[in-house]
Amino acid sequence: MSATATSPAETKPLTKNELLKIAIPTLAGTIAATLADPAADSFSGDDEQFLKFHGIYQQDDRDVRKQGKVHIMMIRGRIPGGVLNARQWIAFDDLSSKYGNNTLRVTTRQSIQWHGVAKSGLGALMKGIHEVMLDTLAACGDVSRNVMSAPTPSGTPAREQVYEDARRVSEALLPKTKAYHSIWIDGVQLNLDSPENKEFVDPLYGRQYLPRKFKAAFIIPPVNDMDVFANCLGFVAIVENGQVVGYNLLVGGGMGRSHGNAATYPRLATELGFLPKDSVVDVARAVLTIHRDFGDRTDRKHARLKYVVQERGADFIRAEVEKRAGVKLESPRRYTLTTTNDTYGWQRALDGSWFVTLYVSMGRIKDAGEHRMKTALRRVAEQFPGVEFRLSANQNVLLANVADGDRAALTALLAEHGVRTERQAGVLHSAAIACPALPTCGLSLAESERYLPDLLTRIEGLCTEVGLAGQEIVIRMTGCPNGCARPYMAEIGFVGKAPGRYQLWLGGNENGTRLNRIWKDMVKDADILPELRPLLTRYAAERTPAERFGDWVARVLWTEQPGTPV
Ligand code: SRM
Repeated sequence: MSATATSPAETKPLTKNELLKIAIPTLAGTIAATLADPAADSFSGDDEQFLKFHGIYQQDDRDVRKQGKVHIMMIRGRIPGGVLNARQWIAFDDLSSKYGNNTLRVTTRQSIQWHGVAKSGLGALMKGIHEVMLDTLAACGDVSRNVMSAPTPSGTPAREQVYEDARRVSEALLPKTKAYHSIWIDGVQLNLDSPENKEFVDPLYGRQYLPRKFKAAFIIPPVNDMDVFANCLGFVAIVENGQVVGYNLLVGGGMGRSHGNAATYPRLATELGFLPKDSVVDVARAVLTIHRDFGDRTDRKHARLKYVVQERGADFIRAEVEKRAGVKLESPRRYTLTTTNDTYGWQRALDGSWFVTLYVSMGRIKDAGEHRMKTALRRVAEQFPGVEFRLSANQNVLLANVADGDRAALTALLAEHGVRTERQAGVLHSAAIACPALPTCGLSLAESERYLPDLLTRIEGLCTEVGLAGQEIVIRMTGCPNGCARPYMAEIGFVGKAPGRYQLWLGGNENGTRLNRIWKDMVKDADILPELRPLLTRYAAERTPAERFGDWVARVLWTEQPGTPV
């Protein structure tokens, strides 16, 4: 199969996105020309698609859509493993105040997004990111996205080894187009007619890149804080005597589905075997090229790697990985997973330094009333330049490398801005995530980030009433079925169907190894608590000692009412 293979369904036409990539394989489009034109407030539809490969989404402010479209840009960083130094944090903070909506959004894949950027500020923002040695290349688009890696420094020295492997994989899977540098750094429109640009073929991706996005993550058991089973490519570190000896390979996970289209579904990644540490990059390339060569380029709803794995089977994929990577996969090694959550508060790292995990409500870093988290983090970066900022896939921020003597001062500095390091949020809030949804996301059918905090407070009240005060339940919400906050892994998942209306999904588990199932197809805002009340009441009465809500759902409700497994 060649790097430019078209599609398994030869008879169906290629999607429009495929034709665009074939026509301009450098991904330059006419972005630089439009950028330089002060009269243009937005990019063309074709350039919208190319912009994604550069980490940029053209959106419009949906709060004011009725009065006419106001174009705004969302920019997403490429931050492998979610690690930033203090200087980079200050720059990111500046860029959000100067060009964005004065917030920074921690994403569910350990990145940062700037929202609300006008086209006129886009060039300066992109240069500002480059000036602190970071970029947004391939943060979106039909390529390998931000590679995730466990952020917590405690417990094992393996963390740094895994982080290095995540960086190597990220680097190896980067597209090689010159367009990014030429547009955002040099400010030059590539000559699309020159033979060099016209005939450009990426050495890894070919001329058509991937049929769809591709996602990779690394975890260190027993913590599954990256939700590794939701990824196209997962590496589970196998650690012996503090050293990573290799990884169990997971392939073909994903969340995205569409309402009313049963051919689209969330899928847990399949475990294929164990690989030695030194073949991690070769195996990553092999899995990516399997997606490149066998993914469906005729239907973007059927183009993710998960469908290739589901339809061709584990044995086929394993044989392809072994052939392409030149490695024989051994039987998977044993490991245990306990949780997908972060542990909040101060903890000591192995090297004696301290780190603190800070709860960020729905990933939105902002100043709101007394809770001035944005300013607090800025001051930390200014006053403690050795502190490292690490982003979690639960949309939180860890401050790492804090010297013993700085811990009290840093705690005080945060407290001055209303940011606590202990008892930071209610138990349901602490374990919840939500996608941005309205007003920025063009795909959103219902509120999510702006709505979930209040709903969580109401569910916490209900839990107290039925005798479940203090009981953690993983609750996730998205404004549409695409799965950006991984709602299909949650104990309770809310998936937007229409304004103020959500599907209710129940029965995921704490360690992220089980998909939930749909319980109700449409629940109105006002009916959510009445819907949950009898379930939570029964759970409180019937649970076995230490049984979680999701496990009770799977043990009891799924037996009584089997539903449709997805
Ligand atoms: Fe996502 C599209 C936000 C993680 C599945 N996602 C979008 C867009 C860009 C909407 C669009 O295409 O116009 C959203 C922008 C909203 C905004 O205004 O910011 C968006 N996705 C996000 C983020 C910011 C949610 C968050 O709360 O943090 C996450 C950014 C991650 C990053 O830094 O790279 C984000 N998206 C995810 C995840 C979770 C994950 O990867 O672990 C998923 C489910 C896993 C998966 O990919 O299957 C996810 N996003 C999607 C999909 C469905 C893809 C599919 O298979 O069908 C779309 C729609 C699409 O691609 O067409 C989508």
